[in-house]
Amino acid sequence: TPPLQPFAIRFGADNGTLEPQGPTLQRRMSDLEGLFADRRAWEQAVADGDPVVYTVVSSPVPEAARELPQSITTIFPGDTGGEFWMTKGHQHPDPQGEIYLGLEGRGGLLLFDGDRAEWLDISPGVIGYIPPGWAHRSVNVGDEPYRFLAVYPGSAGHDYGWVLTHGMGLRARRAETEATVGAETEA
Ligand code: PAN
Ligand code: ZN
Repeated sequence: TPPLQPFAIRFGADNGTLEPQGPTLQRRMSDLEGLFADRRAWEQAVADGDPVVYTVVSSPVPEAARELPQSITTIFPGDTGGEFWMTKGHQHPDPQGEIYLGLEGRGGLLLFDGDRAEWLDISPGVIGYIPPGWAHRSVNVGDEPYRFLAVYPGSAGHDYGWVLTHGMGLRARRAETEATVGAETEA
């Protein structure tokens, strides 16, 4: 397909919509198998209505070489076995950088290069930089939806198996006494 022509994308700041809009997806609890530390709590949540954990709305820019696609992710508030709701997380098979811009709510960006893990607090107005080669997962640590814009190279690809094999190095848990960030080393 030939490169796109210049165009503007209208962003709905209050609801995270994009116009024009490309593909959208919903990830339910059942799509997050093997990711929460507490498997029983995950099974229970799937049995208890299999809630939508997050949605991803994309612009019409395709995931193609030299293009620069964008998407808005909304993670709903909640925890499973005390672990905050989060995205699956992935590596880019063709390691390239990516940026996230916080739009609404309170979240975090968990980064893992297979050796070192890092945690970045993301809130509206904060840009998180994901260097090439770092797997990344987003976490909602607040009581409202957490929403961010992602901008990434169209040829980067998405590898979800890597996180199932390697983990993410850290987990973000709800503290026992209050709903604050509790990023801990993986058991
Ligand atoms: C983001 C993510 C999005 C959903 O657009 O794809 O937040 O997370 P998962 O892909 O891990 O389910 C991004 O990092 N794109 O490269
Ligand atoms: Zn990514």
